[in-house]
Amino acid sequence: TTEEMENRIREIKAELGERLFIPGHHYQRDEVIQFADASGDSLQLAQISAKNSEADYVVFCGVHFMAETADILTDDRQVVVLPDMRAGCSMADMADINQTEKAWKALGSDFGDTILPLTYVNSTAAIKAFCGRNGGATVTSSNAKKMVQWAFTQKERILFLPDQHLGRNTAFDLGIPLEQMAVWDPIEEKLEYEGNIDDIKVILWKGHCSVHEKFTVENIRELRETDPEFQIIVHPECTHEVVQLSDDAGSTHYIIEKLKAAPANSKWAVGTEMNLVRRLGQVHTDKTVISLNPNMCPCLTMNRIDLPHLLWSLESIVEGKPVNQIKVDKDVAKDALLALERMLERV
Ligand code: CIZ
Ligand code: SF4
Repeated sequence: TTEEMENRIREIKAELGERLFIPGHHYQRDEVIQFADASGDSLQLAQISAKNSEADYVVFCGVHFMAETADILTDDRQVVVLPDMRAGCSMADMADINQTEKAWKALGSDFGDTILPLTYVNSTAAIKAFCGRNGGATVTSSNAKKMVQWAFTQKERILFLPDQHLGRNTAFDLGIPLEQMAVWDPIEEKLEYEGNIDDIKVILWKGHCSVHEKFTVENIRELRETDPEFQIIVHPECTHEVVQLSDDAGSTHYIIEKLKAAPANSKWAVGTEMNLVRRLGQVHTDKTVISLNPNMCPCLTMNRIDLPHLLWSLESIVEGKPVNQIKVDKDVAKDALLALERMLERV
């Protein structure tokens, strides 16, 4: 039963003490997040894991790329476990390293050595390593602006992987017009743009988050009509149109802080993953918090981490045979670390 599983998890946590650290992403289920030693966004969690040097085992309740980042930032000795290997990220999977190398070559023939690659942390370790090798860096949704500004001190152009929306929204905020942005389609192996190729400053990888793309202009119109008192706040992984029509946009951390500071009785429609939106509603009983999309929007892969998988992975640690260890190849980790460090030293 649920109660038995919960009791057993408590027992194991007590038994392993400081040797076990369980980071839980904001988008995780309630049943999992209740056992998290820390909650946060993907990078914060990886950094906290690295600081917990007493922890021999980091059981990462999030998705695969987050566990990879945790492995890269933690000591060699520390074992990072992902409770369900099927917890991937469709966005991260939209940029594989072969496609990226091909794109780099093709773009090089158009633009020469004028491009700096940046990748959202929501990407595989191999893509982070690609950026590291080519002078580039990682970004998060909290520091994307700062990092794009930095990139333009290095090169004339950027290639932004793998989320076109975060890239477009960030560049637009910095005053770069849409006409100076192109989209690289990795399936067609083709650059999509209007106007003059020499004017292109930003090349967006044609990837997206299947959760955040579900918040639509139509959702906003409907809500504004039915109840104009709602303030609309969305994550920058939403499309450019949605971000422009919303009242505000920001990272998960930004959204959480914004709602914390909001006055009692205020009404909020939030465009991000439903587990977080639901929890915000539960925490702020004096405010109305709903999902911008009435159908809610779950991240299916985040939700793969559930009580049975968490318990199963913890039992494997107790038995001394940890399952689902996430171990990034040494050379890949070295280059990926370069990209992460270029970000961390600037933000
Ligand atoms: O959409 C995600 O997966 C986010 C917001 C990840 C993160 O924490 O950066
Ligand atoms: Fe990936 Fe989107 Fe899920 Fe985040 S919410 S893990 S970006 S699919």
